[in-house]
Amino acid sequence: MSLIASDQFRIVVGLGKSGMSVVRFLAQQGVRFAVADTRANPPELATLQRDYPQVEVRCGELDAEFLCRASELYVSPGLAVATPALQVAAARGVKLSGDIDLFARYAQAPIVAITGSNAKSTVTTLVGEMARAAGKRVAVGGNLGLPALDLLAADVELYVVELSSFQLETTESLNAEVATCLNISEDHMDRYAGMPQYHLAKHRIFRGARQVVVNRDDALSRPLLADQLPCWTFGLGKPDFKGFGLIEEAGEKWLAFQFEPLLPVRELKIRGAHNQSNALAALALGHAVGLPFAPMLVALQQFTGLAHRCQWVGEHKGAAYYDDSKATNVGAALAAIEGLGADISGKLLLIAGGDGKGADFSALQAPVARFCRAVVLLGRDAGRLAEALGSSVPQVRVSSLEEAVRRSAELARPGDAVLLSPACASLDMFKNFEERGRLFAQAVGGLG
Ligand code: UMA
Ligand code: ADP
Repeated sequence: MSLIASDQFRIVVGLGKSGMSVVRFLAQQGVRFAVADTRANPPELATLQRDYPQVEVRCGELDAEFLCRASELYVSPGLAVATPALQVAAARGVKLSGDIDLFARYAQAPIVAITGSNAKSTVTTLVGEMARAAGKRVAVGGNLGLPALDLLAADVELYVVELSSFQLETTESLNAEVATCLNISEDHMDRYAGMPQYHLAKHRIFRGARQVVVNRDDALSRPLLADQLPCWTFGLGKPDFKGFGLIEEAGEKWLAFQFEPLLPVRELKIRGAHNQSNALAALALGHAVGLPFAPMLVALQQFTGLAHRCQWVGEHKGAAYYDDSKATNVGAALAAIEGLGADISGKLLLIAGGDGKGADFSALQAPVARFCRAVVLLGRDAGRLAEALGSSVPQVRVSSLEEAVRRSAELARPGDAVLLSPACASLDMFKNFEERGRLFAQAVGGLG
């Protein structure tokens, strides 16, 4: 069944992973299309030329006149819709769309949609595991793993998708069964004019949603449009009606729903208050789509966390080493510093820095002063970080990750933890955050 008119011409803008998923999808639907990318040699060019040699591809600066020949553009999340050539096309009546909009039009099963500044991948993966434990045929992807269009299949019973603000910019209506914006803190300020624009992009996730999940601890997670919708909440305080939270029972902390204790927190393998919040969010989302508690709790007990998110990678002379390379913004680093800092007997040696994406680092100063023995700074924005942190803790400047690990090891005492939680993107020095994390673990392994 085709839901898009096949007599009109379309252009896929951006030939990365998501662009290529759109190409495959449009080809399957018998739609006429071309491809454009600003890069001379986009990542999927060879695949496109091999599998679809008849498709026209234009590489290099976007040509607005060419784009205006299309009725609709499918724009990669890597390109801002504010890009001038895209805006020229939009002003001339060309629809700007994206892979997620297409996905939403074609998905036949309920969608669990998850966005937020942090915790998206953790919560998305957890909900997927819960659904699997409940015996559902579930497809998990979006901003993590497989692009959303590659998830579409006739036998899928539930879609769980992680969505970035970039993907949501071009999403007209998602029609999720349940949608959540887990939290909002500053990120991607090199792409947005300010926090209101970023916030509005994230909240497009609620368009057409049938139920919402709200974080009681973050007012910005509350939908701007959908107050009348059935609403489930989560937060680290006591739960209320329709709420998930924490309660004290028999001298320990429990995850709970309304007034019912569900699971002692000590049964979770993922650590820190932020991960308790993530577990509660996943329970709320799973509950909204009818997953029973028993398999959800089994999945929670088994989940050991994702790589590069506060992941223990080794020990040296009594100090533990944690890879939190995925902390690519200030909010994520704050959660790790406060979560881990409160959990250890000693102090933290924080390794931070990289591409700050225009962020304001000042919120790090107080927790760093409280929990850190020293900070080891590297990367493009090391200077701006140093300035923001001031003289509250000793600072060490280094030029490589290996040096950062070596210097941290010299400063660490037994009971301390060395934490790579950069508060910055990795792209100034590394291929991606995974490579940064891998090299960190390698350097830790190399300590004598
Ligand atoms: N680019 C150009 N010209 C173009 C198109 C892209 O220069 O014409 C550049 C941009 O700098 C852009 C980069 O290439 O940032 C990547 O764009 P792409 O179209 O090649 O990206 P994809 O491979 O399709 O990956 C995208 C998401 N990337 C971004 O949003 C930047 C992936 O999220 C996502 O997994 C994938 O689609 C499948 O859905 C990555 C990401 O970094 C993991 N997301 C950000 C985050 O999590 O913070 C939002
Ligand atoms: P995302 O997909 O949104 O980037 P991840 O689950 O990959 O989220 O986690 C990214 C980073 O955010 C990790 O470094 C982790 O320490 C931090 N983090 C995880 N959960 C939370 C939370 N609830 N609040 C703030 N930061 C968090």
